[in-house]
Order: sequence, then structure tokens, then C-alpha cells
Amino acid sequence: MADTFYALPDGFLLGAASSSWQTEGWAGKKEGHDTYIDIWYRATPELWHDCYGPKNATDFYHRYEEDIRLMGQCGLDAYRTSIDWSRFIGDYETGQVDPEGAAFYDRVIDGMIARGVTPMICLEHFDVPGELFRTYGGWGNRHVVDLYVKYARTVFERYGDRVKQFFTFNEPIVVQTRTILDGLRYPFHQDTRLAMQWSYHKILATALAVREYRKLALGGKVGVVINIEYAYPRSDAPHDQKAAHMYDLFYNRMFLDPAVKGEIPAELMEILRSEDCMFEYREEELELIKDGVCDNVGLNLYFPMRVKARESAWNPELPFHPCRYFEPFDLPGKRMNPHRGWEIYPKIMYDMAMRMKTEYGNVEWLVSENGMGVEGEGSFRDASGMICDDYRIEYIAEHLAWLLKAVDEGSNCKGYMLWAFTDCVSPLNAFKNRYGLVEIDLEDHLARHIKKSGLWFRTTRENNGFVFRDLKTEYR
Ligand code: BGP
Repeated sequence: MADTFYALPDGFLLGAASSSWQTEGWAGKKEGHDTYIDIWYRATPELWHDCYGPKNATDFYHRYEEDIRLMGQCGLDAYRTSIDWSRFIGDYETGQVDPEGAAFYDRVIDGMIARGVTPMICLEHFDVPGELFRTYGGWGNRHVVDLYVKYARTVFERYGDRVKQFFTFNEPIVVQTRTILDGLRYPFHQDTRLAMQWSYHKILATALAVREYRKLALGGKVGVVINIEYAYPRSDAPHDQKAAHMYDLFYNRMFLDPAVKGEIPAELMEILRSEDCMFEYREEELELIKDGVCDNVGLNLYFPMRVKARESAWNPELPFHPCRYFEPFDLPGKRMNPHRGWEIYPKIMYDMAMRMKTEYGNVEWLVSENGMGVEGEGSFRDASGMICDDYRIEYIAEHLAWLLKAVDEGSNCKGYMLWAFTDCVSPLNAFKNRYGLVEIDLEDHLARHIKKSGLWFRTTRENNGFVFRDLKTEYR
């Protein structure tokens, strides 16, 4: 098959991402600094792979200088991480900082800038402060929105002169979906209306934070990072098409539409009303959401979601759940990442990119996460001990190639951020699956070693592109 040189357009960012709790560890945290994630881990450590959780993570708290040096060595233009709200804020009601907690983020952000790595800062990555979770039940309570806006303002005021890309949330749908809608994680509740309330409050919080940022006229951008599960119907039959439409409505458009168009889809509100699980809201808040659309959005794109119409009847005793309208479809012959259990379908990049162009006004966006978690990478070492992760290079190249094709066809995507920069802690899977360009060696005091993919990343940056085979569409 022929090889092609895939050129990165001028100004196209090549970066990587992670988050506070997946890297920092608890070092430097004071009493009361725990987050929802920490509470969850403490409640059920045995559910986490090898009982490894956020406690030590990658010890980024102590090793951030070394990691920032490695960012340079891997050719990263930008790095996205998050601020741990509970470490950063000393008083939630006033939004005043905790001086030591904030000083840590000063050092990290200034350190990145000094090394030429553009910081992108997210305000929440699954980790609502434990105190707000215990006192108010987390995002189910409207007051938490006001506290979040104070926190956001404090961050903007402190870093807005030198950080030009903020994100309000990473994957705002995830926590309540796993914990309250599906009851899979601590505290193992099932309450559909409450899950929708969490979602609504995060939509509102994003809009209010965007409005707050605009008042400060800092000249940067605020977006939200949304995990898109691009829904492909089993067939072209109307019932399967409807299944994909419904999946998209509840899992993608619920956050993407308000972020870009300023509106929660009317169809979704209608269904929630008729199913008696509508969230509480005030009319004037919907106006604020209209007025608080994001400057850009980050999309986390990992796998396609394949769905079909339900084959079994819905149990009318159950409270509403979006899966009333669909079932997962197991496509025979699909390519899989067996370690994570996610399908590999690189064309999602192109399909979503073109959708951003045609359905979302060609708003500016970037791939804020994409990556491949693999178990047992230690068996891929070369004679020097370097992990030769050719499968990851192939994965990145193929996804990036589809993305660049869409950019070439006019999609307004400004960059690609790999998940993750170093190996880091996954929810529950901890260090089972490794994602990094840089290995974290758990057997050797968390020593850092660049993998072959880290060298590929750097070469790609230096050459402003990479060579890869011609693209072909697999199945559909
Ligand atoms: C995204 C999250 C990340 C990260 C990644 C990989 O959904 O934003 O925090 O964890 O997925 O998934 P996992 O760690 O579950 O393998």
C-alpha cells in the first residue's frame, strides 16, 4: 500500500493531556482536601486494580519539573491538566485560595511556560471537592454552581494573564452517569432525575463560568471537554437510526448543543418531562446558557458507539433510562483494543470533525483526548530497555491521518492532544492499562522513561508531519 506524508497545518497543536488526580498524588493535601474520587477510592479500594488509586498516582506533585522537561523532549506544544478544586481553594464560600495549594499550581504553570509548553487548564476532572459532595450531595445542589463560579473566577484572575485556554469540565457527563444513572460506582445510587440534575447544573456552571471569564477580558478562550461517543446505527432501517439518534441526544448533544449552540435540545427536555425526570431549572437560567456559549470545545474521541433498536420490551416498573431507546450492537469482525475493551475505528475522527463543520457552525475545536491503553507493555522492551509501542504509534498516526483529512476538507480543528503524556491512574483500572508517551516504572520508584511513541511524537513535531499508509474505510 502506498505511503503518504500527512502534514500538520501551520499552528496545529500537538499536545498531550492528563489531570490532577490521575497524576499528583495526595502529597501536599491537607485535612479536608479530599475529592469525590478520593472518597470513592477510600470506600472501595479493592475495586481498583491492585488497590492502586489516587494516593500516590505518578507523584507529579514532587516530580513535575522532571515531567515538564520530558514534555519538551517529546516535542509537546501544549499540555492539558486540571486544577484540583479542593487543593486550590481554601474557602469555598468566598472563593479564596489555599496559599500552599495555589502555589503548587503557580509552579506547574510557570514551569511549563518557561519550557515553552502551552498550559491548558481544566477546572474539574471528575473531582468535585469531598466537602461539597458530603455537604450538598455534589452537583445535585444549585448552590454548588455558585461556589464553582467563584472558584472559576479565582482561577481566571490568578492565571488568566498567562493561561489562554481554560476548560470548565472534563467529560461533565461521566460521574453522574456512572454513579447515579447506572449505579456502578460509589455511592451506588440509582436516581435518573438526580443524574439529569447534575448534568443540568454542569451545563449551567459552564455558561456562567464563560460569562465570568468574558467580564475579565483576558483575551483567551474557555471551552468544555466533552467525551463524544459517536453513535453508528446497526443498519439504515428507521428503528436503528432512531436508536442512534437517541443515544446521540442523551450522551453527546446534551452537553455539546448548549456549549456550542446555547441550547439544551428541546426534544431531550420533552422526553425528560414526559418521563417525569425533568431537572429543576429557572427560565432565566436558560437565557444565561444562551449567553454563555463556549469559545471552542475539546472533544475526547476514543471509540465508536454502535447501537440498534431494543429487542426486548422496556420494564415499565423501572424509572426512565435513556437505554429504553437502544441497545449496544456488537459488530462482528470489529477491530478491538482488548486491554480496554474499546473498539478501534479511527474514522470517528473524520466523521465527528465533519459533523462539527456541518452541524455545529464549524466552531473551533480540538481533539482533547485520544489514545490507547495497553496492558503488559514491559514485554515490548528493546535491548536498551525502551518500550517499543509500535501499536500506539500506529494508533495515533491512523487517527491523526483521518483528522487531518477532515481539516483539509475545512473542519476547524486546531489540534490533537494524546491521552496521556505519562502513564497515569485510570478510574478503577489504575495502572493496568498504560497510555503514556512516557513510562512510569512502578518497580523502580516511579522512574520515567520515554517510550518509542514519545520519540515518534517529537519527530512528528520536528517534521511537521509523518508518513503513514493511505487511508481506507473499514466496514462502515
Ligand atoms: C477519559 C478520561 C480520562 C482517562 C481516559 C482513558 O474518558 O477523561 O481521565 O481516564 O478516558 O480512560 P481509562 O482511564 O478509563 O482507560
